[in-house]
Amino acid sequence: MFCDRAEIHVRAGAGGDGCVSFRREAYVPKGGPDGGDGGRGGDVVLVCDGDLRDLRAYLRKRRYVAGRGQHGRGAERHGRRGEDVELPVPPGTVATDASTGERFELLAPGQRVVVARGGAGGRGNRRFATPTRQAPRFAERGLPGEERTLRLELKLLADAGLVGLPNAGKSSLLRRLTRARPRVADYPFTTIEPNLGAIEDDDGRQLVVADIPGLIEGASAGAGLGHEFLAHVERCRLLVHVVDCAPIDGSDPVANFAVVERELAAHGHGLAELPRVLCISKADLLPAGEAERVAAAVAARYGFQPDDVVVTSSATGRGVDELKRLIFRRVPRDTAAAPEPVVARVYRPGADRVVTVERVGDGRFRVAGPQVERLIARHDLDNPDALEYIEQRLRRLGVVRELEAAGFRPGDTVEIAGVEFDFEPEEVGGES
Ligand SMILES: Nc1nc2c(ncn2[C@@H]2O[C@H](COP(=O)(O)OP(=O)(O)OP(=O)(O)O)[C@@H](O)[C@H]2O)c(=O)[nH]1
Ligand SMILES: [Mg+2]
Repeated sequence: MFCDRAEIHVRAGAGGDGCVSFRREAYVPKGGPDGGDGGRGGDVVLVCDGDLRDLRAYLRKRRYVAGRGQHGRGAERHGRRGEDVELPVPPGTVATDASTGERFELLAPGQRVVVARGGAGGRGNRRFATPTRQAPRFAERGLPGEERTLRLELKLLADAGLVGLPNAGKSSLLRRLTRARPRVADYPFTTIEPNLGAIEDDDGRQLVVADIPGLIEGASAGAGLGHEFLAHVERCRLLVHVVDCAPIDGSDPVANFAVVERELAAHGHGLAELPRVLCISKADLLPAGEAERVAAAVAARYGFQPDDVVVTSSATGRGVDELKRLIFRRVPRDTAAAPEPVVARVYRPGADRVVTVERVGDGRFRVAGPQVERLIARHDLDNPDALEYIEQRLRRLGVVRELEAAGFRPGDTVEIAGVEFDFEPEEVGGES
């Protein structure tokens, strides 16, 4: 089974904790702080693997957790970094964060995208030693790793897509054009997953042609798996609209053409604007000259240039080389698969430092912002030395100043990241 979507949950590793330790040496009664830092947590990384074709691996296993960073130890030994988890995905995979909508796109084999960043390790007590605090009895805790649910989706990366009603002869053409061997049968919906084949011209330029499952009336509203089939066409750079000139049900080829075009347009996503060429198939089924008549009728009605129309027969091979040349001529030259740009991660310098101070009640204030929240997460609030350090930092970050501007008076309560602090009058003023 071809699997083009999956949902997984990824969690990066937590950072290791910093260590509180003091040097112990014979005859040295009071050694200095020597606690090492915790290691960073491992990342979860999507890796584009050119040998993969679908996402079936992610149907079996859905949860991935990277390794946690090792804790720091005494004698300035730092913790090891946590193990990364690498998830191989086929080219054309788009990963979307299920809650934020953030998108990551993997197109070129070897491309790597970190989708969940490991938490920073905590600093050991050695790093908190200052001339006025020579024996810090606290260290930082490691931060948790990022965590998210990702929807993985495989968008077909084909240069040209063969589209048309079921049974129009698309798979037969792909067999004729390329070495691909899709199933061909005399009933509609033989193809239920797209097939790919490569064509090559005399200069060695290669293009990928996809045989898309048949589209029926209502496909854009979901009929006959229409949504899925249409999604496959989104990345194509040229559509080859295949029209059976002698439909077995006696329907009119011109009307059939219109049915498929209506569905392409209704699907949106730029399908209506894609360049297209017209391919009239199964010419061998009609008396000589009749297929050309059908081609002329569709072309005239829908404004195709004569150069963009070809009459083919997969039974006799007629017109197949011509179709191949036409595809090479009409697929735009630039080799990049023309993906829409994806913003993986917007980094705004300074955004991290924003602190907001809000009065939430009588004598109550709430302080928020990534940097102050991290500060709280990093420390053990039952440790008086750590608390003292936090208060110092808050003053440095300008939080106390902001509080005063918002009407803070000594004795008021301050809440940061769900934790309440009582600032004492003397602590608001000077350094300790
Ligand atoms: N005589 C003749 N029959 C053809 C030709 N091309 C395809 N057929 C027949 O038409 C039927 C459908 O062909 P397919 O290639 O499977 O058509 P399809 O468009 O891929 O159909 P779906 O996968 O169902 O959408 C098969 O019985 C083929 O043998 C042709 O050029 N001449
Ligand atoms: Mg088919």
